[in-house]
Amino acid sequence: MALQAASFLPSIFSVHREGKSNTSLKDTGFIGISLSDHLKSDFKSQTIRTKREFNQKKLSLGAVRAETAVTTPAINKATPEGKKTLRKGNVIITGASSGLGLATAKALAETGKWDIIMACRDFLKAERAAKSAGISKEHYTIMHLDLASLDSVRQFVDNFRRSGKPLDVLVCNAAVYLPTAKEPTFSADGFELSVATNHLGHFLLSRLLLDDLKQSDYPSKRLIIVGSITGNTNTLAGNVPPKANLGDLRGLSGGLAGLNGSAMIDGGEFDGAKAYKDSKVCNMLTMQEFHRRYHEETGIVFSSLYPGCIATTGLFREHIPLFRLLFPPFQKYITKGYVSEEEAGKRLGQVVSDPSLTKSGVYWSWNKASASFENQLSQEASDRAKARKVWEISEKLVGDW
Ligand code: LMG
Ligand code: NDP
Ligand code: PMR
Repeated sequence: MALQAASFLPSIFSVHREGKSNTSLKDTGFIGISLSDHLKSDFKSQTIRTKREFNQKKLSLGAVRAETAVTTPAINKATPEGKKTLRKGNVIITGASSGLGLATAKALAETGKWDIIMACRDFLKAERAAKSAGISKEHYTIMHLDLASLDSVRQFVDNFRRSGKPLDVLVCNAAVYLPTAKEPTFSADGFELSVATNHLGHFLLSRLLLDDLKQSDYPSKRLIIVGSITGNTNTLAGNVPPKANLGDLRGLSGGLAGLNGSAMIDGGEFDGAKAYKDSKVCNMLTMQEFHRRYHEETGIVFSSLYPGCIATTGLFREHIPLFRLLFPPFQKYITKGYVSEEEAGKRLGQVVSDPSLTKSGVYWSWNKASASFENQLSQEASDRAKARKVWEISEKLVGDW
């Protein structure tokens, strides 16, 4: 079901530039959420915040509080025309040093309405990538994040809080794909590397930053976790072997440790391509579990997406050279599933800020005319009981927050 023609990025947000506003909050009902609803949900989330969260905040945010208190409010009423304007949004994008993440950073930077925090494991690479993509310095900051280390995730969150910036949107985009590996490799914490990076690192990051999203006064707060078609067995692409299958999660429960158990979520033999597809199923299940647990309470919009087959990105760097040579023409001319990095970046940019993509719990895809629609997930990728189990086991693996 096509929802809309893909009008890229919010026309409503045009209020920001040079303070020349011709759109008021009252006129627009802001990004599909009325201000009063927004305030209500914020109030609700304040009052039912648990004691544990409160105490933890006191500890970790003590030094930051004073700074955050002086940041520009999301809605500034003091323009010369007396109109209400929206401050720039702050968005964290993981893995913004390449491919989809970089293209999304570029697309958002070009609107002039976003401060982009590029959360990357290789600072120099990220700096060069931003430069060569032509993203101007005023639009981005690079912060170190290695998702394959839970310590690094916690450190990143501390550093981000110290910056005093509010958090309005979090994009969990980074991933690794190890299709030719014969043996598993492991993260700093001893988990199989693809599930550790793509799922567990993002799970901890999202869970920690949920509090920051809750505190933001931005009218449309979003948490996006990038999914994929190849994790969905209700599609042709999802039926190319090896297929995603989380089984009864026995390997995940065992800590994906390899030595005494299995490195695979389902407890089976290691297969790098399957581990990647399984990790994408976890990404899509996590988004839905977030939605069920927190959307009503917080008003945060939780989304996932399949941006199209971006056959030219660094994701395939570990694949054999023949694959890398043939895959782009195969996707362009045979499956016709190919999209450029630029187009994919615009699509994810829409999920970050388009006023029409505010329905929570949705897995977005785009049709041939590049119009977004709510896609169907496979049976496994929409299994509520499995989502809850994945959440609970992941919670145990990443430790308390
Ligand atoms: C696994 O193999 C590896 O085992 C694993 O280690 C990991 O690397 C993983 O996903 C990564 O791949 C997958 C392997 C098995 O697929 C391939 O290697 C693809 C080669 C297929 C060769 C087909 C020849 C077609 C020639 C076309 C022209 C040039 C372009 C070639 C580009 C190749 C890059 C993809 O795959 C299979 O088992 C193949 C069978 C797939 C079954 C899929 C189920 C749906 C069946 C639908 C059939 C419809 C056909 C459409 C036609 C498309 C191809 C022409
Ligand atoms: P790329 O390899 O180009 O980008 C992946 C990014 O993740 C890179 O910036 C990489 O950093 C970063 N990254 C990898 N490991 C870590 C880590 N441990 N800590 C922090 N960052 C890390 O791939 P894509 O742009 O294609 O992939 C982006 C997303 O899109 C992924 O979630 C992928 O699953 C999804 N996707 C991709 C599709 C495609 O066809 N390409 C299709 C569907 C979904 P570095 O630059 O340092 O290597
Ligand atoms: Mg797939 C409509 C058909 C379609 C689409 C949209 C994709 C996307 N692929 C399709 C079909 C096929 N692929 C067919 C028929 C084959 C067998 C020839 C095929 C094979 C194939 C391989 C070997 N495809 C692949 C691989 C990979 O290694 C990629 C992968 O699975 O990464 C996990 C991949 C992909 N195909 C896609 C997409 C989007 C990918 C890669 C990335 C991802 O899901 O994130």
